[in-house]
Amino acid sequence: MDLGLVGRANAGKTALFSLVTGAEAEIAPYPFTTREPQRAMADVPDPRLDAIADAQDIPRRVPAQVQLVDIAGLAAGAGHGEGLGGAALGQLRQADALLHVVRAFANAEVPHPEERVDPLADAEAVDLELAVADRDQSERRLERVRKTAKSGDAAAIAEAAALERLIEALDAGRPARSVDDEAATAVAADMGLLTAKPVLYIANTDEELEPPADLAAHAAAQGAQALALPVGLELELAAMDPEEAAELAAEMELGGTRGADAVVAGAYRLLDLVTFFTGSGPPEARAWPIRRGTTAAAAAGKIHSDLERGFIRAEVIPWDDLVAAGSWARAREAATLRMEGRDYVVQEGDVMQVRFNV
Ligand SMILES: Nc1nc2c(ncn2[C@@H]2O[C@H](COP(=O)(O)OP(=O)(O)OP(=O)(O)O)[C@@H](O)[C@H]2O)c(=O)[nH]1
Ligand SMILES: [Mg+2]
Repeated sequence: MDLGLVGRANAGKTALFSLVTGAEAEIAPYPFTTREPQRAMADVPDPRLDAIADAQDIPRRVPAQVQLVDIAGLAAGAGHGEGLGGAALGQLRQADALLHVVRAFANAEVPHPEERVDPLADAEAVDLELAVADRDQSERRLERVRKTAKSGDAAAIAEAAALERLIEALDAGRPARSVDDEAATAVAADMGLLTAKPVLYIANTDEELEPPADLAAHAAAQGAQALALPVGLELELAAMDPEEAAELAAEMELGGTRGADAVVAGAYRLLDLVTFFTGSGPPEARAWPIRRGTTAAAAAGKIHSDLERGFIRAEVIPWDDLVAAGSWARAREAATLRMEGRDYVVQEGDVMQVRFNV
């Protein structure tokens, strides 16, 4: 899973990037600290993976991972490719979702381009640049496709119509994801349109745990989600001894799912992902993110294409039943293991072993 960071200069994008990935990156109170796009992976914390491995004495644990892409701040003109942020926007076309970091912290030492704190206005300014970038890209493609359409090519005619619908929406100030038609959705995904991607607005607050109401309303109107995270504070906690940090967080009532975990959990919700596990014995237990509704055969294909091609059946057990049984063999004896066919819809927390033949 690839998550692209967008936001204005000094919004705290790199601070969030460091918090989630643990990567060392330059965070500084002047705009355009980040110049070149940077990427880093983060493990998805999941206590169920350790429970599965501990129960069966499995030494190696491989958590699911997400990749974050941090780019320069987006200023006016970025949509047309201007500035460092504009030049970097193309790097986000492959992203599965966007994390839109919006400044909601005061701190006078960190200059704001307009010397104010206005999360909604900042979010709208960045959304506008994303829409402009999508519009430019759609226009360029429409020009090309129209030439092919002239010869009567049916696919090109359909694509031109889809592009026109996308451009119409963007011109009306609506994101590409709002265009509710299959052909347009497919074209938008193929082009990697930024406003077609799911987006999570992250209000970077001083201490508040709720996003500002107007930003939350904006997110909802955009078909997006919003959460609040005091990124600066969370970075300080992340640098402390974990026990002390947990105590302080409890005292400050920062909530159960915090910091990097809150971001990853938000991204899972956003993409409607569930996790299944492999690990029916040593040497390795592993967590795999898949879209909700994925079948056993398709999930097997995530592990290896041979497993999907030669899929015979899957042995499946809920993770907690496996932990209770203590081993795959005992789970089989206790008949808590089930045999499932290729069309079985994999459930959150399933542990799966695929029988295949190629
Ligand atoms: N008080 C406070 N300061 C923060 C917070 N998050 C980030 N900062 C500070 O804001 C400044 C900018 O943070 P960065 O993470 O570099 O911002 P950025 O969005 O990556 O900025 P560019 O790379 O310049 O676009 C730094 O001095 C941070 O320490 C926060 O939650 N609270
Ligand atoms: Mg930065």
